[in-house]
Amino acid sequence: MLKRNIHIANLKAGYLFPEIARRRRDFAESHPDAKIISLGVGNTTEPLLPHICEGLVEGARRLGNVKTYSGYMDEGLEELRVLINNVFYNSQFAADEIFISDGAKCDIGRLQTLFGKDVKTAVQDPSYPVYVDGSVISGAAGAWDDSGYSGITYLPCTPENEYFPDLSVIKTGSLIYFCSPNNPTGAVAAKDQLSLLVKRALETNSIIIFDAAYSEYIRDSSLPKTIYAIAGAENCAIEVNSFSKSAGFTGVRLGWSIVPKTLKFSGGESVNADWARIQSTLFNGASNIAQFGALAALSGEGRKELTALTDFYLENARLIQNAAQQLSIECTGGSNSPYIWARFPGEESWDVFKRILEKCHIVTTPGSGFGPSGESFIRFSAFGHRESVEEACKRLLTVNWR
Ligand code: PL4
Repeated sequence: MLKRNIHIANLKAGYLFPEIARRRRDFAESHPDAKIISLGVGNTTEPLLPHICEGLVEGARRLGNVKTYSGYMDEGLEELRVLINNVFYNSQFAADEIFISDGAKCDIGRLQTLFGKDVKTAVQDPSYPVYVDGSVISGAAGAWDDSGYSGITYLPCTPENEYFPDLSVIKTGSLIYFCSPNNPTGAVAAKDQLSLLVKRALETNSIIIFDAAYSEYIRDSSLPKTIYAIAGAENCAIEVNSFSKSAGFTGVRLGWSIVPKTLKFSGGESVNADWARIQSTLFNGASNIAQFGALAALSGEGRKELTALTDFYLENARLIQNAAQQLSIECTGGSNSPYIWARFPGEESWDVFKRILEKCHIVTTPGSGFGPSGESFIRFSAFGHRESVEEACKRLLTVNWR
């Protein structure tokens, strides 16, 4: 018999989202008449918009024609990389600094392979669980005790610091995970805050993994959509992004990473070259059909659709924010982000989750699942059909659950 991978044994709990699904299933089984609404997992619900959908259909048609058929396309369509560069990065990168992938989560997992088990890690607390759980699986997180994993520097993001952490605790030579607009708090870092982050990364010889999965939800034009809006980021940051939340590609699967050639390891080796090596070894390229969908999404018509879709979810967020305000619940997020982060002082997140599920039949996400500083918070996701969100708000306002 083989011994179990010791790092997997170090995982403190099951992955957050299947655990929520399990509790929802248990509740549904014991309450078969309950009409459960999910404001839990951040999963898109609206159909693909017509121009983008046609791009996917065109991608499938091309595979059905001998003249346009394509097989493995490891590096991604050159045309798509050029478009991503033009649309999101003001053409500042070369095509071989842009890597097309099957999504931001998958890239984060492979990036953990790039840095290995000996890297020091710093994460916003709370944060998307993949940063910490993935670090545990790769062996970089160390052992668990009540204050968290010993190999991880937690960067608390709380109402008291307006969700921007104290960066002075970041150790030299760290891998820093930073997400803006943030999941779960919905907070968006301002330009001067990201400048401080880049400055700290440069002075500590650290590398930032900047997760911009929700960048298309930013409506305030003063807020940066990419870390590369900050001078010097090309020397200390990798960015991951995705079409999941902007184009509704959660099930289609397409994302990208930017690894500038100016980014170096402490020995002067190229991070870009190692990333290319890992991607070509552990990944076989994104779906060709999905890439044609992405080409359509970045055309003039497609970009209007991206705005329409993200506007739709932002309106949902506004409705949830509004309901929370009427209930005098302290909240953040929801304006440039699809998440609303609600505070329940003195209560445990899972207790509040349970109460909202049992009394209102609404699934949320308990804040403690995102890290120690998430305790006493609940995340409401704005991904849902309009009538479901309206009904959920009505229940929150009329049912006696608090
Ligand atoms: C549930 C900050 C959602 N099963 O779709 P991808 O892989 O391009 O992007 C995933 C992703 C990347 N970065 C951030 C994210 O928040 C997400 C998606 N997060 C959520 O509810 O927090 C979906 C979670 C999914 C998962 O585990 O990712």
